[in-house]
Amino acid sequence: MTEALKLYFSPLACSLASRIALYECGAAAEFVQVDGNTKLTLGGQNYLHIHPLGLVPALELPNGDVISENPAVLQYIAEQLSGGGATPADATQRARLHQYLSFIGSELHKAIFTPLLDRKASESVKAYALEKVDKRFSWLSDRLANRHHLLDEFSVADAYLLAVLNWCRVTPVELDAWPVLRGYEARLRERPAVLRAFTEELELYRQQQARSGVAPRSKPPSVETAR
Ligand SMILES: N[C@@H](CCC(=O)N[C@@H](CS)C(=O)NCC(=O)O)C(=O)O
Repeated sequence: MTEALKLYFSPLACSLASRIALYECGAAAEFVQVDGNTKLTLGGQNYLHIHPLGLVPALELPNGDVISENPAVLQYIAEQLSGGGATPADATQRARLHQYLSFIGSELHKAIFTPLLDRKASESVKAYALEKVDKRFSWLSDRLANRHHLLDEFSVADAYLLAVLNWCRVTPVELDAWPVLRGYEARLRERPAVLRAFTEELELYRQQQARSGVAPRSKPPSVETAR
């Protein structure tokens, strides 16, 4: 069954979390690259026929069903491919997993990084997003002080957080201002599955930028935030 799973992704986008999760589970899957601008796959397929919103990730199951939205895709991978082993058995820990997936998706990904990464967003929209960094990163930093993972063990929430924190490299968010988060990221990026996923997608990202003729993103000059 795992042979026929298809992950639709764009290099270094949030779908990277699902690649990490698949590698962590040791699952075989097909990876289909989507160009975020044209909404075509590398093979020329119209991605809007797979997911009408045009957002990655989408996970196509062997029976043709398509699951979208990071938390749903990630939890499916964790539950199905590891026989439930990657989903906490304890109800409180399961609730924590949902809590972190929701927090990362709504409070970090959408509230902060989507506007900062949007080439069309105005400076005032970006400034509004930047105002949210301090409280949210401080909260996260407090949660991660003295622990290696968001839950007791590595989970798909860590995979999602790693994909999102990576965007600090191309936005004005200064991860160095939160040594706990910087240390967490550095440690987890040494995991073989994480390292493999990042290395592969960085290369695919470079190839995509070269094809499109658009300059790769780089970190903008530092911006004075509340911190
Ligand atoms: N709520 C969605 C958001 C997914 C999302 O924002 N994906 C971005 C990449 S990180 C995307 O596909 N953007 C393309 C676009 O906005 O057209 C989820 O959790 O899966």
